[in-house]
Amino acid sequence: MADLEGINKAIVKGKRNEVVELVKAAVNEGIDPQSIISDYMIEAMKEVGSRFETKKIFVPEMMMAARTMQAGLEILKPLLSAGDDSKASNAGTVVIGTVFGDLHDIGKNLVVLMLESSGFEVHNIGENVAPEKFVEKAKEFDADVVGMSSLLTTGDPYVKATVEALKNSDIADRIKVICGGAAVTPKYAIEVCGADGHAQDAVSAVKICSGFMEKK
Ligand code: B1M
Repeated sequence: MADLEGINKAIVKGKRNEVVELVKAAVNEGIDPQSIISDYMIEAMKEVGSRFETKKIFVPEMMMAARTMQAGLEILKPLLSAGDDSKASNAGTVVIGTVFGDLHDIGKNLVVLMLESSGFEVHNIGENVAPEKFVEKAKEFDADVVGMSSLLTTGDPYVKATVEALKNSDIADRIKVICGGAAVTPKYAIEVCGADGHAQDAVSAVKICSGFMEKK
């Protein structure tokens, strides 16, 4: 029987080979990839965060856990988009990055994966992205939606600066702006920064982007 709790524990402990084997076994047993991610892998990263906060682990362990999570995601990635006919038609174009000063990419990459598997054309512009680069890339790729991820509370000023740069640009009337990531609350994103939307997780990011496109 699939050892789903084992996947969680292997990520927390940073055991890459173990997670690869356990995820493959779970997939072979027909467990839903989305559930493996949401119910076990993301939960593991929450546990890693709380261990870091309480000084039970430090940056190297947190890094190993992140790499282990990524190794597991690599196996699940093709399964999330497999057999999705909507990919053939473009649901909209999204430019997405992590804000300046922030190197966290796992959550953003999950959002990318979910958007791509829902038919969006996604341009992932990476991490530590300056506000003006968001604007430049949004223009280059003729974005419908620009998304930013922020995991650090020290990134709050950059979320605001990025939303403002986009809203003050000459493409402001053509794009919608969405924020997400553990450091950004809906109130901060929408009321303080002026974003058009905030998403709690990758699934709601897809819903919100689809909603933007319906109204376009
Ligand atoms: Co960092 N880190 N980290 N870290 N790290 C956090 C964020 C932290 C909360 C840990 C803690 O103290 N509990 C804390 C921030 C505290 C704060 O600001 N209040 C923290 C810190 C302090 C730091 C450093 C400063 C540590 C240091 O060096 N002393 C440092 C900063 C480096 C930098 O960025 N400049 C640092 C470094 C790292 C690692 C490199 C070791 C590693 C990142 C590896 C990587 O990303 N490649 C790491 C990790 C792994 C974490 C935790 C443990 C896990 C993050 C993660 O991947 N979660 C994290 C603790 C936590 O979040 N509980 C922590 C899993 C992921 C699937 O969830 O990213 O939330 P998440 O994404 C979700 C949603 O938020 C949402 O959807 C995703 C999927 O459902 N979402 C969006 C995300 N982006 C979205 C965008 C959208 C919509 C939804 O629209 C555009």
